[in-house]
Amino acid sequence: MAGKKRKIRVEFRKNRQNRARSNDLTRDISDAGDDRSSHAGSERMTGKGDLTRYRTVVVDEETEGSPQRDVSPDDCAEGRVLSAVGLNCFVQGRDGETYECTVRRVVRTMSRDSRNAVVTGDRVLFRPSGSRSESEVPQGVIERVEPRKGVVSRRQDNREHVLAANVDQAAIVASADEPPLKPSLIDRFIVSCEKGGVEPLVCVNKADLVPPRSLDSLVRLYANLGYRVLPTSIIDGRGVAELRSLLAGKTTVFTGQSGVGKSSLLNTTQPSLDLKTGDVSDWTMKGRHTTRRAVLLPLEGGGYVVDTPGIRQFLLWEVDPAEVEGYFAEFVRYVPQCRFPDCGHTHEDDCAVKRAVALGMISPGRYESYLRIISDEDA
Ligand SMILES: Nc1nc2c(ncn2[C@@H]2O[C@H](COP(=O)(O)OP(=O)(O)OP(=O)(O)O)[C@@H](O)[C@H]2O)c(=O)[nH]1
Ligand SMILES: [Mg+2]
Ligand SMILES: [Zn+2]
Repeated sequence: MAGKKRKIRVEFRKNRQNRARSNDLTRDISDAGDDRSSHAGSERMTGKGDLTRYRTVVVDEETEGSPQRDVSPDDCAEGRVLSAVGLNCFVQGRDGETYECTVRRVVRTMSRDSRNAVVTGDRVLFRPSGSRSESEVPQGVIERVEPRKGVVSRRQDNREHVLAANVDQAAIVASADEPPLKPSLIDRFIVSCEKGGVEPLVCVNKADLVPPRSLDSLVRLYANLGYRVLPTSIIDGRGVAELRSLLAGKTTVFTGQSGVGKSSLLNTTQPSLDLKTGDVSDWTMKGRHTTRRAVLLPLEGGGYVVDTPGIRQFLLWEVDPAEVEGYFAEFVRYVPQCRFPDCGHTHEDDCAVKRAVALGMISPGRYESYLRIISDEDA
């Protein structure tokens, strides 16, 4: 992995790392607030008073943005992180064994936000500890985290929360009812997927709870935008076979509100997963999360799924308002026809996007989602 080296400055204090390059999806924003404008430049500047808090490290230019360092692979093994709770990780080695690993301190300090130093789905190099008795869970230390390709992340308390790394697709699970369908949340997840280089797959679960055909317009809407959308039900089994075939050989993260049936759907596609699911009608109970942490699970036919805890609020991480229009596939053809080149499609005169909404060429619901995202309102 020898690439061009460059020097970056990282902060000493953990949890407060800032990145040196803009336009990267793992970029961190300041803890002090959601100040996007301060990242407009190409290189981060620090005031003189700040200097003592930083040190310079040399990183691979191609791999910057992901916590990694040079480690001799000779005494290390390759593995994939099955779950990470703080700095305690379970890693599946190439030998098929699961190792309980800690994280080498330097890996944490190299990462821009120690909370995301190691996340579910990461590919790592770890050093298995030498001796162990037969009965013990094998132990190890994570020495390096490989660069991530395909991440789904969101913003939580003004910091990035990476749901999973190295995923090919995200099953955005919504429910037709219980909890009620929230298309604006689907739109937000789609933007996050587009940004993270992950293929979205929309699952509208609990389709058994609504009258036949009532999901047709929603399915048509997303299908016309080029997304795969699948009504599913664990009760009548619709969509399950197709979902199973879409998961084969890929890594798919399941995301969505709590109670929509992510774990249930996974159990239905592969009963041996035997994931804990909520009791009937539990979705009404506030704060309930049946799934407690993101876990990477191997599929029998090849591939992996990541079951994640439901989220109550999905705010986007580091999506600049000006780039949002690019993630709304149906807007793209109208944008060049707006009178102002920097049109935000809100209050401006002679806006082709607004015209298209008025003419029924763009769904009012999607436009509404766009407005909420750029104004950073909740879905
Ligand atoms: N009617 C109906 N109920 C379903 C369906 N899928 C799941 N459920 C029910 O919905 C409830 C929640 O299911 P879970 O699988 O625990 O939901 P989850 O999305 O994993 O929730 P968290 O782990 O909290 O994020 C359970 O009572 C399931 O039985 C479905 O297709 N139809
Ligand atoms: Mg669950
Ligand atoms: Zn416009």
